[in-house]
Amino acid sequence: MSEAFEIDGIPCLWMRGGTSKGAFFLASDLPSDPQERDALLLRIMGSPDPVQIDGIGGADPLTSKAAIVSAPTRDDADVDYLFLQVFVDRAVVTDAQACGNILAAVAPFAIERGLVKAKDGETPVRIHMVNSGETAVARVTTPGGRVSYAGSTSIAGVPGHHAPVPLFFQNIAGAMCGALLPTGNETDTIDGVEVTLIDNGMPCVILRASDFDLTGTESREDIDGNEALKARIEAIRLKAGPLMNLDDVTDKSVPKMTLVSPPMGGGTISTRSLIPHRCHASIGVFGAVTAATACMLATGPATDCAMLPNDGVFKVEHPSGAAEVLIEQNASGGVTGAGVMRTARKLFDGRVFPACKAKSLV
Ligand code: NQM
Repeated sequence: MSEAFEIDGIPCLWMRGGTSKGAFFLASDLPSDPQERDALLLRIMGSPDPVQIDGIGGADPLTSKAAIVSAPTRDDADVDYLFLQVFVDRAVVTDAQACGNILAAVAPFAIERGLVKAKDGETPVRIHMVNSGETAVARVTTPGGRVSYAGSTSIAGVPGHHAPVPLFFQNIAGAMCGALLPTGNETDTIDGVEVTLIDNGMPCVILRASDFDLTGTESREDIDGNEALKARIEAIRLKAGPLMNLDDVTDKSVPKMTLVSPPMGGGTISTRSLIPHRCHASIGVFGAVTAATACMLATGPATDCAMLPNDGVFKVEHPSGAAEVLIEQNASGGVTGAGVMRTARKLFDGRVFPACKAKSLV
């Protein structure tokens, strides 16, 4: 079976979703056994290797991602989407997080592959996010019943303009941790640092940039190059994981470590998000929704820094601009839903050939 993959390749669509890129597969084209599948994905991406030279991964967590799409297992969805983060420099594949950027390309992929029939004009697609068990609705531009990637929507972190893919989520609080505030507290203290442990779609640890002697204006490279800072933040992350009901997070890509500071570009809050070992070039979709939600708590690092909007549109500033998050609340102020604008693009369609399995020399 595995040799057949090496010889014949595997059908794969390489797509950009939001500010990420990944390999999109039909579940039926991959092994059903998760261990076999994950071992194959490592060979496809070229991991573990910091430059992923023998695979299609882009040597960055943002371009070492996989989406596995299949017919829905639920009546309230049109497709199932499993997200897998393939670590770049470790032999780890994890399903411990969802990914809202890659999510933006799932509906176009499902239409391209015939899993969903497109309407003439716009096609709403209900996506069951297998990682969290929640659903999202994506709206795809489909003139004449075909996906169009061309349009006039621009998102921070992606050059040019493309067709809009608005995403809507409901009831994603506690999606991965079981509760919006998994410790029951708005703030906790870890290693002497005040943090908010929160999950509105993405487990995040919200930290004040100033508690790490940062201004919050640092570049991705500044943060990635600061080994002492990263070691301190990783120590907090490893302690936060069990407190957030995530068990041992040594080999997990969550929680994300979100450094916050007052907004500098007229937005709601400024962020630098470690995902978790490198700084995000912008911020994840669920990461932004969760950071925006943290701004609405009564206390905490985000609340202290935030300039709350009066139109419900939270502008979460990041190293390459700002992500706009629409937050929906019920009458008592509880966060019930969120909306984010993304774009997506089909980049390459073909067959991917995984590296051969290492053979014993004896
Ligand atoms: O938070 C990166 C990304 C993501 C995840 C990460 C994401 C999300 O930008 O929903 O999109 O946080 O690892 O693709």
